[in-house]
Amino acid sequence: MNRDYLVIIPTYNEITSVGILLPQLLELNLDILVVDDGSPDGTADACRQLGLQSGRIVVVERKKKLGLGSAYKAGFKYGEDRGYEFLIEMDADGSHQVSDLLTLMSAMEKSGSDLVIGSRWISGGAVQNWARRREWLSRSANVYARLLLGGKVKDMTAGFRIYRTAKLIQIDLASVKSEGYCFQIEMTKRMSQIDGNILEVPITFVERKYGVSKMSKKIVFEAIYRVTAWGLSAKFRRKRPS
Ligand SMILES: Nc1nc2c(ncn2[C@@H]2O[C@H](COP(=O)(O)OP(=O)(O)OP(=O)(O)O)[C@@H](O)[C@H]2O)c(=O)[nH]1
Ligand SMILES: [Mg+2]
Repeated sequence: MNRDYLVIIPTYNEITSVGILLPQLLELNLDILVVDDGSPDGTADACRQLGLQSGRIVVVERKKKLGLGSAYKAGFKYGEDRGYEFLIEMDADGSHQVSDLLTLMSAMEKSGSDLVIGSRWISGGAVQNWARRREWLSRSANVYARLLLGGKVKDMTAGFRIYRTAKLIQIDLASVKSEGYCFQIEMTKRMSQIDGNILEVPITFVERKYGVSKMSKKIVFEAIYRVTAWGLSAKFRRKRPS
């Protein structure tokens, strides 16, 4: 079995989208872990069916919707325990393209980075079919996070990534508390704190065609609250006399 890469896909009510994405990933002979939070639409069963022939799809089913952050933490633990060298984060909803995944994998192998981020907001990156308001929200979240947290990463909220497991295990995941897309900001910050090499690679993000977004006001407010708190506490730490 290929122990290099594990694609971790969190799902909540993505039955149509997984039917399109998973066969494309199987074509690449990749191992796939779906972390489903009790989707009422039967996503977990559909994924198990899709994996029957290849034996490459494992579905971890949780009883209720526990958030993106906790789904990825469960996925990372699974991948670390089984010795995968690289852990891939990918949305189920079709926004992340398999063609771009190949670019990220090759960038990881060529660069030897600890984290490769599929970025919408660097030269060559793009979004397709996104409402103006949605693009504005993502751009401003990133400007705000960079303003408060510093660093060079332009797309800190990006959810299309590859981690080098050997570096990822240096992060104490139990202390990572973010639930929504703020999880991506927090992990970027943590990776910088342990001097991880981070590389951004341009991707084209495509608005989902099927299912509905799980973005909510609660998720946006969580990001504003946590980023502000991290920014302020870093500022006060710097000011404290030594
Ligand atoms: N297991 C699990 N998966 C989730 C949860 N919330 C979202 N997801 C999945 O995480 C991925 C990203 O969620 P989306 O709804 O696309 O949210 P988003 O990409 O931040 O927002 P959009 O830009 O509107 O698509 C999708 O595959 C979702 O099904 C959750 O609470 N638990
Ligand atoms: Mg999405």
